[in-house]
Amino acid sequence: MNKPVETRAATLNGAQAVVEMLRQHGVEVVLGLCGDTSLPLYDALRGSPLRHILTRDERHAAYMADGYARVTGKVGVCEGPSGGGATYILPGLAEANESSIPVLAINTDISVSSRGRFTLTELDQRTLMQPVTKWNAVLDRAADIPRVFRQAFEEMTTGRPGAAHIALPFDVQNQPLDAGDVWADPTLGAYPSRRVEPDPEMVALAAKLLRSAVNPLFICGGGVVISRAEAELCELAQKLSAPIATTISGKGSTDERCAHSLGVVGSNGGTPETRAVVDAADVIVFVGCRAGSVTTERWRHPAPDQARIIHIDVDPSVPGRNYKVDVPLIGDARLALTALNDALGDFAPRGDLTAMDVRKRLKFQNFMALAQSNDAPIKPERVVHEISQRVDADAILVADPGTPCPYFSAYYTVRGTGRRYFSNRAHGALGYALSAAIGAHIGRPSVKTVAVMGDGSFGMCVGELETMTRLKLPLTAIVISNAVYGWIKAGQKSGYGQRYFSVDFGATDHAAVAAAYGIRSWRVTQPADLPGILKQAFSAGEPTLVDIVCQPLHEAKAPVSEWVA
Ligand SMILES: Cc1ncc(C[n+]2csc(CCOP(=O)(O)OP(=O)(O)O)c2C)c(N)n1
Repeated sequence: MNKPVETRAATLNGAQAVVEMLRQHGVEVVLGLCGDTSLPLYDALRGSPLRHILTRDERHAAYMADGYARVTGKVGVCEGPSGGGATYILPGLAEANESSIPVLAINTDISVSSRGRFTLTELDQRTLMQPVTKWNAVLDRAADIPRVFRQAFEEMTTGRPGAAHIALPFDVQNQPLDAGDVWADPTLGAYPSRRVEPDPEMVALAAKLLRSAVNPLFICGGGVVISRAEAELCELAQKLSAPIATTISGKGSTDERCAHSLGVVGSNGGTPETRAVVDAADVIVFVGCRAGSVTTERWRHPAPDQARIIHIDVDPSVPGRNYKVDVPLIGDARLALTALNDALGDFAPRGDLTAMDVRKRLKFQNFMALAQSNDAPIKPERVVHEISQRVDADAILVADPGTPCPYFSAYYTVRGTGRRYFSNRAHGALGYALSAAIGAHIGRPSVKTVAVMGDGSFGMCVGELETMTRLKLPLTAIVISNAVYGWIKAGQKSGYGQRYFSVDFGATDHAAVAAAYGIRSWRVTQPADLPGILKQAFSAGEPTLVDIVCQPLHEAKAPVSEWVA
């Protein structure tokens, strides 16, 4: 009599096992959109302690998971159905993976037993997701669920973090499996989950090189924030009296009010003043930074043989890819910087911050001259300045490509360390910021979160205004409204003799659109109105949107080196 009852108690179906594997890895939130092939999964989620957030597009579910992961240090999880649900979720995985952010996407799929029969929504998810993830799998039977999920979490949070994808067929969700097999290591739910130290011999060589430096410089990528290595970086920069430059993703590596902080360098958000500091360095330490095209202005700043290079990265394939490296330090950024601090001991620096300080002041003087302008359409500099004045230091600001990214990267001063500002710098797809901000707010609800987008981006994320309203999220969306794909028009201006083609679109009253979604909103055309309206929007405690009619990007003085030249 008792035996069948015991068996039932020790058995889960595949969908329940998936939910349990997520829970045991510390997952609390799953973002996604329903579909026919997901019915068993939804039934399992319904009775589970996981919070499910319904989104209006799988692309945005993935961006939300990405924003959540960036601010929590935990894996972000999204889900969608087969076919279109998989093709729509893909862009968010591509961004997260290249940005070293652990996002797990689960797409349900047609049954294993229906494969190859012209079944509606059949798609080769394995091949589709392989190039845009660090690791992916297609399940064929429920018994593999525990092992596959354990491997996904391990892959996402060890080494260079990245995205993972699992295809979960309909019939697999309904198959039974032994509950005793469903176990997880919860430490794999946060990143970096396994820190590795660099080779001590290489640390000694790097310390020797740093002792000889006259103008050392740190260029920090997102790896410093991911590793939470800000304190160790600050200690080493002080020891060497060295400036700290960052990439856009590296913002938050240091408090940008600190004497060592140079700000963002590179072609997007860098200025002639920040470039001059890069050009003057004789020893450069790249930390958690891939020295890619934007950071280095296509490998021209620093010039190829200008400086001796120490390159700290957890991914052994990164150092030496773009610059001849004198000392590669392969390992976790925090442990590598700790080792360098120890190796340098009490070191009397030769470096001097005076030259950097002069250049930094000049950069902000140039900015402030425009930031005080009362011109209409409103200058982007004025927008950055007014927002900066009105958000708390602990606020999270998410910037889309177009006007927001270069302007906020260059001139928005991050007060404090850690992830307080980010943009989707791997692919720069329009329409990321609103959803990433929603995810960030879900992950860190105690602080103000602001999404800044162009009107091109608005068109690619507008549906998620409903998510923002439904969840009553006290976010503020800012739209830089200029009725043009301004970034591209600026490229046509600087590189194609102002032969403008197919870049202008009609003006939209974004405040009216937001109001139709039930969002409190304002349209601002005069600079003098900005302070009062921003204050109301930021303190409203409900979803708000401010549509700011701005100077088009191709007419502005954007901190984008190709256009400045
Ligand atoms: C999905 C996607 N398609 C195309 C692009 C190419 N692109 C980069 S910036 C840009 C224009 C951005 O326009 P908008 O959002 O209106 O901002 P603005 O540049 O006018 O400030 C475009 C089309 C992109 N980044 N992402």
